[in-house]
Amino acid sequence: LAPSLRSRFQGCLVGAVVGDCIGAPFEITGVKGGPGSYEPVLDFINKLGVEVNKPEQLKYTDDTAMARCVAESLIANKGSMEPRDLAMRFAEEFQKSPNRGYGANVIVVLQQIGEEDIKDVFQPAKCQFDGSGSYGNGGAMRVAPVGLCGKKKVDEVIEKARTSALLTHSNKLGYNGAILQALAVHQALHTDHDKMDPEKFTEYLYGLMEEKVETAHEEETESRTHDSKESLLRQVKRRRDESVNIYCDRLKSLKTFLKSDPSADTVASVLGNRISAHNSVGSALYSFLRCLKPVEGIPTENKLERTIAYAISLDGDTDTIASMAGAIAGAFYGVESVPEHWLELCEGCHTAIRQADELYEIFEKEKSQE
Ligand code: F2R
Ligand code: MG
Ligand code: MG
Repeated sequence: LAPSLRSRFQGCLVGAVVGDCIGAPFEITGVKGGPGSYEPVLDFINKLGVEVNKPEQLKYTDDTAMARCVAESLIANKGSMEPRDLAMRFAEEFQKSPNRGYGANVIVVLQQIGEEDIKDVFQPAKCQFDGSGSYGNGGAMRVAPVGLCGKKKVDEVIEKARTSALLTHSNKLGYNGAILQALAVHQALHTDHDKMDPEKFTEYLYGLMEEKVETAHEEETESRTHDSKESLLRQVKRRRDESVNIYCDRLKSLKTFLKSDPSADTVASVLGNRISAHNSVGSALYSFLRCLKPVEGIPTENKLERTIAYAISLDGDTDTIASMAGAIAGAFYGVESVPEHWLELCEGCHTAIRQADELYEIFEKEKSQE
């Protein structure tokens, strides 16, 4: 049975939480044996099945802490993205619980954007890294709630993802990674199971990145055609921004990988397994798309579980890649695909369900007013 849309909303936010909670211990220790070593990851996941009497033993990290702020801010503002409100929530959350494993540099921004007299909440992020801004994956890791809206709202998804990321990540690679992740969640949410084609899914995202996200230059050239004086050919050449080029390249490699099915080592080295957005978002998306089909060495039939195990096994920034992959997978498979005992073992699942329900109510209301 296809999951209901409500279940997909819930699956998305819960998928992000469980990816973060289960991936986090490996971000600290690394995956023994490196990318593609499924065994230690599967051992860990299988042990969770016999430790069901330890509620919330797996703690969420900054990924979930910040995603909860994004969701809560959207809920409080009836679906609208209000930067000042979101900035305040980020700052308060950080103050309340600073030891969630935040990125080394973003903490400076989080200390500044919550100041009551701050004039421009985007300013602190612009000062990061000598003015070049952060390209860390912090904007992408928390963006899933932005993708939970109506099918036709692609432009809104792009705008809200960009704004939410810019509060901490002013580098184009940082916020464009958040846009790609939000679009992937949105597309997974609205793709029927019988119409899922991983290559077309990738092409669709490529098209949006190319057409809608950012252009560096618009050059106008004029040339006279041979046949008539009036027929002046005016061409507008749009040149993609370099950061968008990088994401488009990742999507191209990803599409090739869907056919060639390379080793996890190759996936990690080409698409990335790092803390930077351009070296992690593609891997999360690939984890979801690759795990639509069985993976040798990961025996589970549960495709969301398979996605999370695969994403963690890429090693490196395991909590974030698994969280982003979990959000996309959850938006596609629905909350019933999350193993029940994970809901109890992972801190924050029940809040994720409540927030998903409230975002779903906003979606329903908007639909009834269309
Ligand atoms: N902080 C962690 N994990 C700690 C282990 C890190 C690991 N050893 C590793 O380095 O791979 N996890 C959490 O942080 C990530 C999200 O970070 P966020 O919010 O983007 O933070 P920040 O500080 O803005 O950026 C992170 C680092 O990226 C590098 N960087 C970013 N922009 C840069 C630039 N313009 N020039 C040079 N370096 C740049 C810096 O090293 C930043 O510290 C998630 O993984 C989350 O789970
Ligand atoms: Mg984290
Ligand atoms: Mg991380």
